[in-house]
Amino acid sequence: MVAAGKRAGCALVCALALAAIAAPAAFAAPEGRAYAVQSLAGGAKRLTYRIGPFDIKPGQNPIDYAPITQRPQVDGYITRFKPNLTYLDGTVPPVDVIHLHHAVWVNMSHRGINSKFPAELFFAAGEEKTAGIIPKGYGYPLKASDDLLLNHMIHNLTPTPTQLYMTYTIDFVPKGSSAARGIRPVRPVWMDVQAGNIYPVFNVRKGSGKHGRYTYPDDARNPYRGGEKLNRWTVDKPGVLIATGGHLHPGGLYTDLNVRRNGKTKRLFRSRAKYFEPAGAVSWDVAMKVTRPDWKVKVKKGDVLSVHATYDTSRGSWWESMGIMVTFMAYGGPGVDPFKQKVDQRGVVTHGHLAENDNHGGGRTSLPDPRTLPDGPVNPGFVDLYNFRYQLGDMSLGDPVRNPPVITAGQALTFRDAGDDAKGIYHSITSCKAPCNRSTGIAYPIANGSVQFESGTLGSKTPATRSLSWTTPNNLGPGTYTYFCRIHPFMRGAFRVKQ
Ligand SMILES: [Cu+2]
Repeated sequence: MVAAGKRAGCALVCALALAAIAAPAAFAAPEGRAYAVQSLAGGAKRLTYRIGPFDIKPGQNPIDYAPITQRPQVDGYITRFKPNLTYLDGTVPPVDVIHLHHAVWVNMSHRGINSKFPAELFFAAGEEKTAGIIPKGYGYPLKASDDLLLNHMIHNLTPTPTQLYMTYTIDFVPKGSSAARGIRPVRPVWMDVQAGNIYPVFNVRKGSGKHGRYTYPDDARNPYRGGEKLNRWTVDKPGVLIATGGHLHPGGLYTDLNVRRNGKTKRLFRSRAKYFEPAGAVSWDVAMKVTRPDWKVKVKKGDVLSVHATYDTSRGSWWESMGIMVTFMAYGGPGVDPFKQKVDQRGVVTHGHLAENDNHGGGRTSLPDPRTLPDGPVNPGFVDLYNFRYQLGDMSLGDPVRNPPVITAGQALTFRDAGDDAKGIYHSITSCKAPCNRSTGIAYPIANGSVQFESGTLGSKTPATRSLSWTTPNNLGPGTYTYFCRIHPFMRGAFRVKQ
């Protein structure tokens, strides 16, 4: 009996001892392996996490996924979210070297309220790096047991490999802390003009739309091919929208979130792009205006929300553009009826000019003006793409291979991938205004050719077109045509058309 008692005692003591070892880890660090921790009022914390490191291949632009294990280890609420991308030493890569096309934080343990995916997209980052700020009194509920996934697309604009972290800084309110008292949970309403597509893009052509502006899907011809209007969502139960902000690409001017009720439409918010870029709406040197904390709008079951994206078309074409408005919705709480009361339309930016956007490009280089070069080979049939070069007519090649190949009337030139695709490197042939030979930066070159042509992204996997070749249009008049690669904008070339 004594022995048994001793054993039982030991079992209890050992269990307590183990608990004592385990407990401090569990309770002392609810933030898990946060890279930086700052205490905020009421038990809330500002936590920075690093996901990765990711191996960034030469010239890459794939869509990829990674589990998010760097995250809070207890239940609570996220009230603020700030994304970034860093080298291993913590510095931020210049945007003309590494381009954060997108990163989306996905909660696999929920189905989003308007999601076409079996998951909830809850925060995202593009190169505009808008901070997600949820007004006081609200929060995105995150459980320790929720499975989180990062969907990311990081472009390497150069042939140089590197390693990067995706980072995110959140204000996190642990459940049970005094700051959590009275917090209303919010859910994201992910409004996207191409909702449900894994690569939700559309093309904006130079000169399209009205008065130099093109709104998608409104100005597009049959954008959804007669099917479901992907930019809309019918509210399924009454709620209150408490925050929204837009995501656009360069060239983008604003996104609109509208509501339709009983045949009437009201604009709920216009998220405007504020460009710091000296050349205007042509680069990622931009911040998006988001709603102010007092913006709260009641919606009813049956209301139809819609998102619309407007681009400038006076300067260039914007291939593979996006239009998204991440909106947060609560069930209950104050808000105005948008059909009876005024909705606060004033927006606020969440950051100023970022240092990673300092190289604007457009300076002098030693590249030739292809218009002044002698003719290259006549009707060669093909231009091969490999090793980040157009193998005929590439401005960076020496004489005479850099001379523009010539197409005579009735002939065509076919650009074809000759090995880069197998390495996961995709290219485009995108017209830009001659001479197209200035220095590469975030605002140069752009797709501003006087004649617009575009190959799409040549490559075998999404986000590429699944085509490995592209043939020049058959309606080009005589002249020298300059072009660049949208994925690796240092790649420049030219061809010539003769009668
Ligand atoms: Cu390329």
